Amino acid sequence: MRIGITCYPTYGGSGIVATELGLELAMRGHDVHFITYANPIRLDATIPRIHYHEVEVSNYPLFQYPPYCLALASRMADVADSYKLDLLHVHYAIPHSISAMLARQMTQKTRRLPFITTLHGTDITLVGMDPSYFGITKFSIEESDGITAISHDLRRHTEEVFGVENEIRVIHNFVNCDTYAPDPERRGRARFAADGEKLLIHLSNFRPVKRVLDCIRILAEVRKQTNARLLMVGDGPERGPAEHLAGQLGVQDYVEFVGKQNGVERLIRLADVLLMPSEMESFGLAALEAMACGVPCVGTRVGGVPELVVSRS
Ligand code: GMT
Repeated sequence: MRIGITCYPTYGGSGIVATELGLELAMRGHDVHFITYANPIRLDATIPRIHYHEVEVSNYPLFQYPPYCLALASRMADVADSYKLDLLHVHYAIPHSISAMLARQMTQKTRRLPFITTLHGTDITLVGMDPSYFGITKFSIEESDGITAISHDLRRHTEEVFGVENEIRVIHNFVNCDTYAPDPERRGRARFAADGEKLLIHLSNFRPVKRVLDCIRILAEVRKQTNARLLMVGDGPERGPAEHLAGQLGVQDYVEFVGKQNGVERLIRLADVLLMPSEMESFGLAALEAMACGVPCVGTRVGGVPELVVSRS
């Protein structure tokens, strides 16, 4: 098939899942066209049957807010016509599924262009709940030709809150176990923790929903009992406050912030435990990545997390 994929090409889990899915589909013989505003970070465009189409948004001075949704719809329709796409698969409802719906309408004289929407979490639980987006999110879901959600919890939430009656299929997040695998020798661990020290790791976009400050508090508590260090991977609005809190709690020498990283599996597999104290998490891709690397996850019992992290207590 010829498939168009749209996602946020950043460090978020939805973009990672979309990229990995596209790569797998290409390896299985499908032609995959990424239609995004930047090259997805894990996309290797040298792989056969992978194509990348950038969405450019012109910023005319009249626009206080450049209409990305329209530029995306227009690009989707162009790519669909030029490359004879069979379908669009959009990750994260807002605004991708509305753009896909417009592209479907724009191309209807020349082709049938169904679109699948994959709901990832905050598009439903946070952004979509905002009154300014609620109606359009519900409409775009109902207009989708197929809907998937990344956990049973997210499906339930979508049905309950949005009153959506279309079938929503659950397809859990996944990882490539060739990439995410344990390293029994833990090569490189000495860079982050000495012998006899435990290494905790946190990996996120450092938004408030991730409760990044709790990771610092956890380290301070753990250090009352055992020698431990914390590796903070990622970046976002809570990084500054977390660095400040580490100073206040006197653990600043035991926390290392390494910022956004490619190839996170190389860091995850060095750790003893992954911390995921999120306030809300529709799945928790980082937990799955950690467990695939042989690293247990301690997370909050919220959203879809219990669907993958099974409590031992
Ligand atoms: O967690 C975020 O803020 C990023 C967000 C995204 O869209 O990239 O993550 C969501 O999608 C991930 C991939 O499907 C899920 O593993 C995360 O649990 C989900 N985040 C939340 O529900 C908070």
